[in-house]
Amino acid sequence: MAKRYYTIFMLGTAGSGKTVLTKTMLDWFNEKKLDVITLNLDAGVRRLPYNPDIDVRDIVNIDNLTDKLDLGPNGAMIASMDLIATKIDTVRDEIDYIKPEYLLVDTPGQIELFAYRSSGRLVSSVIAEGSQPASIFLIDPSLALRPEGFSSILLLSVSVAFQLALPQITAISKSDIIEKEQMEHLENWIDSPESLVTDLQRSGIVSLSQQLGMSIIDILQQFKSTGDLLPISSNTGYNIDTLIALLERDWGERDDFYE
Ligand SMILES: Nc1nc2c(ncn2[C@@H]2O[C@H](COP(=O)(O)OP(=O)(O)O)[C@@H](O)[C@H]2O)c(=O)[nH]1
Ligand SMILES: [Mg+2]
Repeated sequence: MAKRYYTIFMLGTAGSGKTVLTKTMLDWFNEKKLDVITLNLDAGVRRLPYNPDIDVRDIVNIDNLTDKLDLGPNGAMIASMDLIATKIDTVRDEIDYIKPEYLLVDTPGQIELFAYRSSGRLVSSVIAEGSQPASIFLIDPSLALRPEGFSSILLLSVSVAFQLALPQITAISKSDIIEKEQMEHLENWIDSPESLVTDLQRSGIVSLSQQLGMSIIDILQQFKSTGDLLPISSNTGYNIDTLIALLERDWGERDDFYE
């Protein structure tokens, strides 16, 4: 039997905390003396708080791409993901050469590049191949202040799980800076999903169909039963142990899949 290894993808909207969580998880695994490496898939990032073992910036030079193709920043990011996809075998070879036990994957700032374009999905499937994969979808609390924002981001997390077909844990990032009142709102919505739908209707979303309201309630109930929507903080380390325990639980259940 080949050595078993685990891949963890960090997902979430731009600025949700994927890069900082990669660093925090790296420290966590290192502290436990586990065999862990990091892979940076963000070709556009200038500075990282960790030193990636594998880095797509070695394959794709975003500045050259911008100049050569006369692109704006969004065009350059799209072209870079397409270029990474054509060179994904290089990344795969590096992973196979290092043979880590844990592979932490920091994904591009813009989730749509990774989850919704075929090049991004190809990259994720080639990286996950042969490992037990999991993903962490980070909900940025600043996008979840209003009931509409929170609902939209819940739907986004489900949509991303659907696109990438990866086991996913949903966490609320930056819990150290959530104001008490906002945290109470979030907890209330999570504990009683009906209250979220009531608040949506109260805030004037008249067009919210009954069915959409029911779907949101279903998603929340599903999340509740799996321990998702865990508030975490990469800055203080709050709930990082629990997050990793949730990952391990998923891997345990999936043992037979990948042997
Ligand atoms: N207070 C606080 N700030 C955080 C936390 N995680 C990330 N941030 C900040 O949020 C911003 C975006 O984080 P980053 O990891 O680069 O987001 P990414 O675009 O998803 O990779 C940065 O300014 C981080 O310092 C956290 O746990 N607590
Ligand atoms: Mg980042």
